[in-house]
Amino acid sequence: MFLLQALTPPGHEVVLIDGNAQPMDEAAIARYVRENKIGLVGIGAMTRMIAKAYRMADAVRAAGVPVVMGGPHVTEMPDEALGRTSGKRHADAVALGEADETWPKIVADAERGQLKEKYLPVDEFGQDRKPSLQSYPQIPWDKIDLNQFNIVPKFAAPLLKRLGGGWGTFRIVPVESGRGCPYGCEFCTVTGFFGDSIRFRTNESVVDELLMLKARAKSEGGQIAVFFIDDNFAINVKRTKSLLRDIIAAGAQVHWVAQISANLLRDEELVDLITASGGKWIFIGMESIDPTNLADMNKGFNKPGEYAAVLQRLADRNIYAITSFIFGMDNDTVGVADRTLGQIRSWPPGLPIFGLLIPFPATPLYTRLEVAGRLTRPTHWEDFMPFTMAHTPLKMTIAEAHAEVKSGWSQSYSPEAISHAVRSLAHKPLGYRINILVARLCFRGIYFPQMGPLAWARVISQNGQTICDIVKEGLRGWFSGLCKQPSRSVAANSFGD
Ligand code: B12
Ligand code: SF4
Repeated sequence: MFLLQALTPPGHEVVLIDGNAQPMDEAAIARYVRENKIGLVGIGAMTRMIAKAYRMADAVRAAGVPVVMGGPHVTEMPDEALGRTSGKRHADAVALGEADETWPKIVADAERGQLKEKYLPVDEFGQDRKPSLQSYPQIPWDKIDLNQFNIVPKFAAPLLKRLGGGWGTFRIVPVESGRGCPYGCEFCTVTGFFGDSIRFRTNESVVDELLMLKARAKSEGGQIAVFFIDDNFAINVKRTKSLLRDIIAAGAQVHWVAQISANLLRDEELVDLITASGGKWIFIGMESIDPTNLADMNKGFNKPGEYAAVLQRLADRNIYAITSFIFGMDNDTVGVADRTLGQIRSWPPGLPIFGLLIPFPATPLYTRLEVAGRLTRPTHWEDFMPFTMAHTPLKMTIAEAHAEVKSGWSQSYSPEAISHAVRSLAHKPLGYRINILVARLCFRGIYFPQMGPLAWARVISQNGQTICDIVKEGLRGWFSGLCKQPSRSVAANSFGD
């Protein structure tokens, strides 16, 4: 939404509300648009939050304000938003696909009161046109409210602030450097949505954005890290290396996280550049340790045999991985969680996450399961339930698949597992252990809801021993530093460097 805001023609004021960071109900959004005299509301949503997005759209339209919807779900199901399937109409207009070039037209049409129903990213001959990212607008990170990206819970902020190093806030800001992934994994919407044409911003514009964020972190205090949201950040290794070299040359390093497939991390030079440019965590879609499953999903380029070496290559440079697995694939049987965890335990510590195979509309997976009559909830998004399958796996029941995911999370995020992960980094500086401890405690919340101070207090008490050990070690180091140094200095960076 920051991008669309930057692409809005001059003369309009754009207000951004992220429903994840600033939740509102139907009454509140209707009141908001009325009180602020909003002329047009744009709503984007993924499949999993589309039911809520439709409810909000209905409330806005009932308040008399036109709604245009965009993003992956309505691109895949435009007639649903326009009320041409069985349900009611939720949007006056839909923007299909990438809206970089259509958004300014939508705003102009809305201003004239002449919204069309569908906006497609096409050229003058009606041919599909993917926006080039070469003339990417400047996202005004010097002005945007960064609080929405702060992951430090409010109740913990005062204490963390006192520790120094700017840890009272930790904001993870999304930055796009390129779009597209040609790999076409069966369950993924990316290849269908962005197409297999890979496009990049110029190195200069990405570097400028990082410099702006770095300057903001310096002037305001507080920690800022960047999440490169590209589907596959190293899809063109040569280009990624050139970007990382330019980041290093410009002194634009910030701590960053990105999604990269395991096969692209074979390149030692790439991993060296990731390290030198500030890369700290890499999200890897491992999906399965079973080559048959991977072949079924058109993801045979993932080689389970090389996972350990890839993770070790990263860990040797103090980079750790968010390893993502999907259970409920056609060759999965009961015990898949234990088998996967057996492998995970033999790897350097990281952040394993477990999901279920979910057929998103317009994916090859959805079509295959639909044709085979295996969808149990064909419009699962109408009644979204987290960690709940919408089709029957072949070699186990739905309930068994749910139990496997639960087992994966319970075993990986138990106090014992967290303590083990922290202790396995005993040979590294304390910062790395704090990093893995905090990250594990936060990631635990993806499956086990831990909103609010009470839930956090429970998590902290369950992991009390590990936290105590870390605090004691920190205090020991701090006191011995005080004794050795005549003047007092505060460690500014607890990531270990
Ligand atoms: C970043 C990201 C996340 C981040 C979000 C963090 C953040 N602060 O932004 C995190 C890690 C939290 C995340 C989580 C999930 N994600 Co995600 N994520 C992405 C990712 C990689 C980038 C999104 C992005 O910003 N893209 C760049 C912008 C420019 O593209 P865009 O958002 O599509 O917007 C363009 C158009 O769609 C359109 N548009 C969008 N909105 C609107 C609105 C209007 C009004 C208009 C006119 C146009 C318009 O215009 C934009 C410019 O062209 C995408 C993949 C991708 N490359 O898009 C997946 C993706 C969106 N995620 C996906 C999924 C499935 C998830 C999860 C459900 C995964 C899971 N199993 O848990 C979770 C759910 C999170 C939740 N809150 O419920 C799927 C969604 C598929 C679908 N049909 O819904 C995607 C497409 C990836 C995929 N493999 O298929 N995700
Ligand atoms: S590698 Fe990742 S982004 Fe590319 S198609 Fe496969 S799952 Fe989607």
